[in-house]
Amino acid sequence: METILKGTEQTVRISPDLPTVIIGERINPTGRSWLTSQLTTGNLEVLKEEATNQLEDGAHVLDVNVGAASVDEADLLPAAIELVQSVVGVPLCIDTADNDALEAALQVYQGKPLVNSVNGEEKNLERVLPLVAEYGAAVIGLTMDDEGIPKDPHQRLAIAKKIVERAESVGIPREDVLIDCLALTVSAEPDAAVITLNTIELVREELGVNQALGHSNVSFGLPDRPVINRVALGMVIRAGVNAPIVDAAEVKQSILAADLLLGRDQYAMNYIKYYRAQHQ
Ligand code: THG
Repeated sequence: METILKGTEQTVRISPDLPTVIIGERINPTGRSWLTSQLTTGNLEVLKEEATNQLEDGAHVLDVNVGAASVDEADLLPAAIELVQSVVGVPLCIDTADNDALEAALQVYQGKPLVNSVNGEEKNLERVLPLVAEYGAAVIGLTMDDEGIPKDPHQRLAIAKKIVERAESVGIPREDVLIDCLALTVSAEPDAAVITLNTIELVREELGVNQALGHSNVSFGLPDRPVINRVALGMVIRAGVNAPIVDAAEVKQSILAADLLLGRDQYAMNYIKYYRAQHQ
């Protein structure tokens, strides 16, 4: 099970047998008023630094989300994609709920992107999947539908299954579908993380597809979020997530450690290389 993504220069492979692929989350105005104000005034230059910094921090793929109230995404998203691709060669993850913005972004994208996202809602499947197929992209499928996010892992699995089958029916191979079992904050729902972990395991066992996760959501509203994010990350990687959407600066070492402990880093080469590079 291997998902291949392409940027202008680099190819990234996502597979259960390979080290975890880090999707950098920081090109996203949510909760960042300064970035929001830059985007609403059409100032995209800041995204260049946000992109290169994340690569230095160890991200392999960059999520690009410019969604904010008062932003015309259909206008801004393709511009952001072009700008980010002019400074970094890695694949991008196009993060939008706006179909016009998605199509405009796919038109300018060079390579094979990851579309973020489709969900189990009928209308959404019908809108998003044909675009993914037409542009030969890969896609993240969220385990939610018109009735919301089920609490029962088997119901979330059923949505994942439906997304994979519908993708295949329009010509998208299952290798190009990553499932996101949805991380919700544990401050609102005590069982939130356990439900997500159980769903991830079920999806791994029943579908065997690669898995993304908007991981930082787990700690919303709590103090010392990095410690929660780091501890939870080891658990979700063990359960089956191999392409988490995270802040690389915050969790890079934890991911290297998790891969090492799970036998995905022969002779600790990646782990040691990282620390050698830090001390040069
Ligand atoms: N699944 C998928 N895609 C997603 C999500 C998901 N994309 C968006 C989001 N959820 C994942 N990305 C983020 C990005 C930032 C934060 C959380 C998730 C975050 N930001 C801080 C905040 O809002 O407080 C601000 C950080 C800062 O100030 O630097 O927590 O679930 N497929």
